[in-house]
Amino acid sequence: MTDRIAESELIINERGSVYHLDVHPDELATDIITVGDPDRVQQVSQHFDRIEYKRQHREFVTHTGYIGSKRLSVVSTGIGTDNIDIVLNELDALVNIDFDTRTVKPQLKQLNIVRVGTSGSLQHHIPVDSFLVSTYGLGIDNLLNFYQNTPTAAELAILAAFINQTQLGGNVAAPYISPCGPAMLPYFSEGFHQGITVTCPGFYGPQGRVLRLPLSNPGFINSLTHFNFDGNIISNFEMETAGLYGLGKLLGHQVLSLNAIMANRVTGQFSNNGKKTMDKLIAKTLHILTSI
Ligand code: R1P
Repeated sequence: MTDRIAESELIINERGSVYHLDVHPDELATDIITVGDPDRVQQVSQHFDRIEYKRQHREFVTHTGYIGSKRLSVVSTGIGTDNIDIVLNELDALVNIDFDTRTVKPQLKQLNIVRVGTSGSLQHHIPVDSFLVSTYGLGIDNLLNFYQNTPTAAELAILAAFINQTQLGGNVAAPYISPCGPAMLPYFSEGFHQGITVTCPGFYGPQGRVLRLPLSNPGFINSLTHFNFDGNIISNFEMETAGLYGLGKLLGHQVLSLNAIMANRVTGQFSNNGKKTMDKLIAKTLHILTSI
């Protein structure tokens, strides 16, 4: 028997749902799609044959339903790894903590989690409106540093090369890296570029955008584009993947991050077909998920 988790640590609502997501353990599928934008939840669930549950609290919208015999949940995370901390811990709690006894269940369940998000390309050859699967999530947002985590020698080597290349460390960031969950990757190879995704703690300065404020590290984007460690390149950046991969790995879930490229930060292009491109990525993702 594990220790009882106090009311202050795991907040359970009156109807037995977890605090932020407002989802009850019975209302969550084992196969989960996460999206950043709450409006994208309906864009996914419109493909469901049947919707069992619709829940919403703050930016966290959840629809659970079926395509054929496959039960799926789609959950919006909002923007950023601070939200990912909430979503991943609460998804895990819904399956791996007994809400009656407030103890960790003896048999842990593994979730399959696929992020369907938007992202900016850092490579000339990865154009707008293309699709990309993140092989690694490299975080400069600090989230995983709050958890016990032992990087492998290979991960430490990539991080050392990254810090050397970008000069990003010290008082700006303590970068961390985690691989994708390997189980689903082979199914998402055709039609997807691959690369390391850098996860940033903001959209403007942390992604090298200048509107009115000068940057502390003006060469940052260029250093990402030209990073190459043993053939590992940095393909794109966004704001969730490293948190998803890091917490997914620590909690024992299979997580894969799929990206529709909206901007190319090398050529300066932005997609004119954002909605259509996302529709295509959603359809492709659901097709693959329902056939594995
Ligand atoms: C920024 O506009 C948001 O878009 C990207 C970033 O990761 C960030 O969340 O992903 P989503 O479209 O999935 O939210």
